[in-house]
Amino acid sequence: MNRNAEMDDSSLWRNARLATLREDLGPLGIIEKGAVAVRGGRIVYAGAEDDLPSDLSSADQVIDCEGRWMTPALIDCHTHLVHGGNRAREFQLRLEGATYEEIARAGGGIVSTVKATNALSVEELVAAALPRLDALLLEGVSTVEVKSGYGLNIDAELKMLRAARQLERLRPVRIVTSYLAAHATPPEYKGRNADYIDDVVLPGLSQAHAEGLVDAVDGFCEGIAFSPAEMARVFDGARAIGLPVKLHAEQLSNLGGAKLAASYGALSADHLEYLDADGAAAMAKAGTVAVLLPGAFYTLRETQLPPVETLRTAGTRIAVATDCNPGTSPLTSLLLTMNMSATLFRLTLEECLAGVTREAARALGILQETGTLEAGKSADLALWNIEAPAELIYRIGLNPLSERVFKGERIAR
Ligand code: DI6
Ligand code: FE
Repeated sequence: MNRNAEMDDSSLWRNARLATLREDLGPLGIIEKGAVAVRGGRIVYAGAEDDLPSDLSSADQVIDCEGRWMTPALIDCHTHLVHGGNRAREFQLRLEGATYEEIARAGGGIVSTVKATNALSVEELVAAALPRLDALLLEGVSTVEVKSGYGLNIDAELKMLRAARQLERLRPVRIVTSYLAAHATPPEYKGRNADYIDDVVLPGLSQAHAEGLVDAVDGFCEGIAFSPAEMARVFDGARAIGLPVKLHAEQLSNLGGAKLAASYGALSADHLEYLDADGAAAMAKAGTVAVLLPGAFYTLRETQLPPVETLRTAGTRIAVATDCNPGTSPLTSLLLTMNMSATLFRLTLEECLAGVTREAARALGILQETGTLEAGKSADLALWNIEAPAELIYRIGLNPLSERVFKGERIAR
């Protein structure tokens, strides 16, 4: 980059209250009268305005934040954003008394989303996902993890991942993908999980990886899905090609999935309502982040709370995410997710906010790049019209975003 281009790229946000989320600066990493200087899309200074180096005090663009609060841009580290159709009709039927089983027998449930997803082209999947993505972005989100897992055959799994990658070209957002062919057993492989893994999951993973479509490998470890032994085979496949793993674990029962994930050095284990102390300790030791998903807990009217105190005692890192999916969490708001995490799970303000920034970045393996306000990282920022950070988790349905910045670029609401 030549000197002029670099100058064109310089911005300074001043007179801001910063919640940097830097751990070495105490709860929320607060700096009361702060400034953030950006060059070429990267933060070169985030700290007290009084200490701003003089060579950074001028910039092409100087934004007076008028005392507004700035946080790192938000990160949704667990979504099934790309899928066909919706399950609103099913939701309605359940209100009228139908059980989940009856609906599944009538061709509903996850199988209906698999059908709807298989019926769409990449372009149609992208078009279906964009309104959901836009809803997230409007609340200050700049990074979204997107899973496959509603294809359940090689072509359709690849199609979902191509659609996910395409989203990054259409919007100012960072997309991180997870290969989730081990989400459910398709009807044609009913009772034959091992064959499905051999015929579809593992060869599909090689193909998707060869196309550069996969950032991590995920699975659903549950009685109704894949056992720990079956997931271990999938994880061995991921390890063989150098991909990190993560797991939907302990959502409906305790099969020891989190412990298995930790033994593979997983980035995260997600859901975890039925996690025990052993699993939490194994995760803490491996640096595996616990991703809590209150949208699914709420939608399923689950009563088993995730063991938050056990996670705290073990020192397990905690992130929170929408789990945006048509069946169990039709949720596209990280602000509401934070509110639910506080109200339903009793997470503290610090845990909620870290859970959608620093810890979410850690859960995606991109903490070096984003997730805190810190020199050297991508300039992914969110500026809020609030008097105190607690307002971000307290309100229900009000969006106080003033502006979002992605890689140094200002994006109006
Ligand atoms: N856990 C869930 O709750 C969803 N997937 C998963 O792994 C269910 C997805 C669906 O019902 O479509
Ligand atoms: Fe999920």
